[in-house]
Amino acid sequence: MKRTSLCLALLLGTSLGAHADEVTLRGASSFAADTAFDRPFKAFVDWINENGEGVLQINVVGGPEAVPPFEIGNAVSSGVIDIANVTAAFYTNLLPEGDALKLATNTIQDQRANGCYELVDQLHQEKMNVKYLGRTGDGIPFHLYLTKPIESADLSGLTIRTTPVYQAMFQSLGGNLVRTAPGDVYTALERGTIDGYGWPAQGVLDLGWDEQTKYRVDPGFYQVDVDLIVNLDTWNGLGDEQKALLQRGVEWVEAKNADNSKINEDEFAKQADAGIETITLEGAEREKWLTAAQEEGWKAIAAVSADNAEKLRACLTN
Ligand code: 173
Repeated sequence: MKRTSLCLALLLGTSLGAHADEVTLRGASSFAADTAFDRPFKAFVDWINENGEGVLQINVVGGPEAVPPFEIGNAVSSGVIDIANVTAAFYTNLLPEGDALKLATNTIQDQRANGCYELVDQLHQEKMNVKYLGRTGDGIPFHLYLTKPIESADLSGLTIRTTPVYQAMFQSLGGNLVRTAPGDVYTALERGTIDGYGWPAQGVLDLGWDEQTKYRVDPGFYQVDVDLIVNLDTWNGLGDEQKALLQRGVEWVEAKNADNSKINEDEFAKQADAGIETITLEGAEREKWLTAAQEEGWKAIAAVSADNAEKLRACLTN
């Protein structure tokens, strides 16, 4: 259908423009349905499908069971999937600098206003053939969760589940690291192959990890980025109305990032009710923890590209 109308449009010398037929995008999420980091995506998809009748629809073909989280970047890059809900930490194989998004201290709204959005979009387009549509997750920090207590910012002797998000930080603090997709955390905890895991403030109870978790280490660090990315050929084939619809939808869902500090509080209360105790690092240990997060985080980006690290730092942390 799409190809036929494109050929017709070319033959007739008209552009698809605002008159393109309704297009259905194939969507996928790297987070399981009904969990914290899939909810904003679901809200976005529902908004698009409600507001985009006759223009554009999104059909979510599956979650992490359909496309493994560390492969979803490839799937969008190659066009197997048109649009994905995914954190940049899952596609560092294609865009290592994407890991800088967690280092943002400002919001996506700030980044749209100061030009950072264009820089991040340009990197995504050039390095992985995707359009960077936008970001959820602002205002949600990451934490370390443990089955054994620690007394200081020292992770030596502990085996910790990570993703690229926590890797540089936890390694510098002496942790022994194993990388897994979220779907493998429960079994690793149950079997005792890990002593803890990095994860955001939200979502610990979603997959039952609270049953195996004894402690949350505070303070949190970094800021979650769960991004919406679109295959660039798909994007370039859309008409203006279709692009505008996606952009309106993403800005609508981004406005909901403001709810996150309240949701974090609710999640901490649920963690406490589930028996998860808080270990709060203070004084010099807190400093060491937070300094390791920031310095090791930026050092890892600079090791990829000093130039991009400098540009990203200038607009993500102002
Ligand atoms: O821990 C993770 O799997 C991870 O990197 C992440 C990032 C953003 C949201 C949730 C998890």
